[in-house]
Amino acid sequence: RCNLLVYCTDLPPTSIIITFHNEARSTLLRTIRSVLNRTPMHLIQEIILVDDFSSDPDDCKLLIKLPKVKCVRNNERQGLVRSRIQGAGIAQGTTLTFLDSHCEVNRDWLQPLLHRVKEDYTRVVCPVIDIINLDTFNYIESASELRGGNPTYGLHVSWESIRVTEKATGLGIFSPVMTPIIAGGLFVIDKAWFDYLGKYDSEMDIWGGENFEMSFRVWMCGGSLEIIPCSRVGHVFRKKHPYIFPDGNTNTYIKNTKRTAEVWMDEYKQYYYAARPFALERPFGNIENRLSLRKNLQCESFQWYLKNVYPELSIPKDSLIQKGNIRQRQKCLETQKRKNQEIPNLKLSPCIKIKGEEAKSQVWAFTYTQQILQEELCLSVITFFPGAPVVLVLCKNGDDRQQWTKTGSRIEHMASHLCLDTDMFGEGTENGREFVVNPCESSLMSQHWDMVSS
Ligand code: LR7
Ligand code: MN
Repeated sequence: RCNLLVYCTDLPPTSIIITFHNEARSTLLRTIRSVLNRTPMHLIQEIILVDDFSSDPDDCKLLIKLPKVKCVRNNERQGLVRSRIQGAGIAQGTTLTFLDSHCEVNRDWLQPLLHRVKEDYTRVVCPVIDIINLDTFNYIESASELRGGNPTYGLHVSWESIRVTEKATGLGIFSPVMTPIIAGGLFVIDKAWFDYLGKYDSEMDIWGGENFEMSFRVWMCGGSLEIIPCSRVGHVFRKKHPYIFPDGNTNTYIKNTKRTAEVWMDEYKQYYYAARPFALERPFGNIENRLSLRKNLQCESFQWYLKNVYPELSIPKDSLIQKGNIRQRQKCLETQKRKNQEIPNLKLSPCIKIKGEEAKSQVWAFTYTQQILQEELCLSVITFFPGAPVVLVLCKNGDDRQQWTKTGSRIEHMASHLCLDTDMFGEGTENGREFVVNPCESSLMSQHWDMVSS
């Protein structure tokens, strides 16, 4: 039961950290007011507002008139990760309580969370997240029997029923629920444990991905994640981001999630790339620090995580993802930009290396969904007949005209069972070759391809 008497009487006060960028004043105020109204004062060490360079510096400054409230402001937009690290850095409590800037905490929300962390400092605990309606701002109770998941490996949180997984500990619906992934915004963590575990990856920008990074890290490095049904906090779910991403929404999300996959997912990162093939080509900065953190903390493998924490997550069908050149003898399949055309030409050209790396235009990804792609363009055959041209089109999942298999040295087109070939007499390209599909014939050198991984 959610009975206050069961919680430790000597819970230590916590530092509540709220970062925000251009949050509506009324919403920010609602968050803080609800905290002050519904939390025993002796449990609040302080409320640290981190103003992530909002347009109006007064939003933060005016709020320090409220009890316990402190305000720090970034001189430059940092994103939520570096802002939270900043807030944690000045916190004086022994635990950190993170909240988004558009929440309403419910009655007695904090005691159950602090209690679980006091019992075991390695627990990272979250409330059940209720819904504040975007249009009416009504508070709506959400289902309690949910936990966070990652069914497609795309590193995007989705919710799954715990009934299915039977992970509830048997004490009924009020008992803590283990969760493989946390939503990311609302949780309590012991401060020393937060520091010891490497805080956050400070190279992550603006928004996204840090929740997976933290989830994998906590589990793999000796902690656990729980949802506590006796604690409830409402959150305004928005349809789109109410703020700008200086480097673009997708670029930022891919950078952050790619860092997560590269540091924590070991060989399973192939499934992340399979779900987000564009990520293969994207820059993601340096991860040395995070890799050595993982090593120093002697964290478990991702395989351990899957086996022990998230056995319900099924592995996509095998076939490795590969990245590299597609070669015919000394030549490489490449794309060539055309004037005033979105879609580049396909060509067979001498293989090039620039500073020891394959030229970008000659690097192809082979996904487990059996597409061969560069950026967001996939090799495809539109109509099937011997000699039909191979073209580049926008990738679309599940379209068998874009699917290929490598059988020996041939690359077979799945839908037509024809093989990738070059046509000596093709017109329209200067060197007289164009890419076609023809009946498979293993003796033909023009159907002989090597996939050379980079
Ligand atoms: O540049 C920024 N600087 C910031 O300080 C961008 C955002 N922020 C602040 C922002 O004002 C807000 O207070 O960071 C907080 C989170 O940003 P949101 O509210 O835009 O994020 P979200 O609610 O859409 O997304 C969820 O996933 C995020 C991934 O990066 C974060 O982990 C959010 O905290 C997280 N929110 C929750 O977990 C709330 C419950 C959602 C559910 C289920
Ligand atoms: Mn939010």
